[in-house]
Amino acid sequence: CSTTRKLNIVVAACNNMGIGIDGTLPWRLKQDMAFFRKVTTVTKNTEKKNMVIMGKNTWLSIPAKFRPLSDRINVVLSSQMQNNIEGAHVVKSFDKALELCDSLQNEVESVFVIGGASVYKEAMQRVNPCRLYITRVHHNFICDTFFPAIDEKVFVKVPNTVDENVPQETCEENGITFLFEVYEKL
Ligand code: FOL
Repeated sequence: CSTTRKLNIVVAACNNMGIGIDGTLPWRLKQDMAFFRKVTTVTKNTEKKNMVIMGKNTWLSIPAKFRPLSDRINVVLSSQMQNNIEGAHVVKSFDKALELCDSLQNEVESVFVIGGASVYKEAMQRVNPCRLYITRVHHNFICDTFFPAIDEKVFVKVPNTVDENVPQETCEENGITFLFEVYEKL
């Protein structure tokens, strides 16, 4: 049910925990985007799909050709927007998103929270168990949106081997290095 379901948070953040600028990502990292696509899409049960929960600005930040995110159940949080986005469910609260998940129970394998800042914050503050997939981008990008502070007394770093989709090695693209980490809150 909605208080016991595990929430999987996926984010890429740079040195200052920046995640966005002017409604878009501060970087273009193909290997990280490939990881995002894989970890949010792959299911053990091929009959099921994962759900991606995002805020309205994150929805708008996804290039039109990639929206809705394919092979995933797209849920957009918005109090304003009409329920007329092609290919996505629109709900007015995080609770309503998880209620929708419950109502589709047999169809949904895992729930992924994909941003932005306020949606990440709400997910991390909930009582639900949580897994955080964070890509650490080793660069000082100018950002206007930031990931909430990770309380390492609550979120404990776990080995990347908990999920076979998470690369072990440091990556590099056009002079920017980044690596993948996983944290869990029980
Ligand atoms: N987590 C991580 N690790 N990296 C990110 O870039 C990221 N981005 C968001 C949330 N969590 C993240 C939100 N922003 C797409 C675009 C922006 C976005 C999330 C997804 C997107 O277009 N995804 C396509 C793949 C596009 C491609 O291959 O270039 C998808 O199918 O997932």
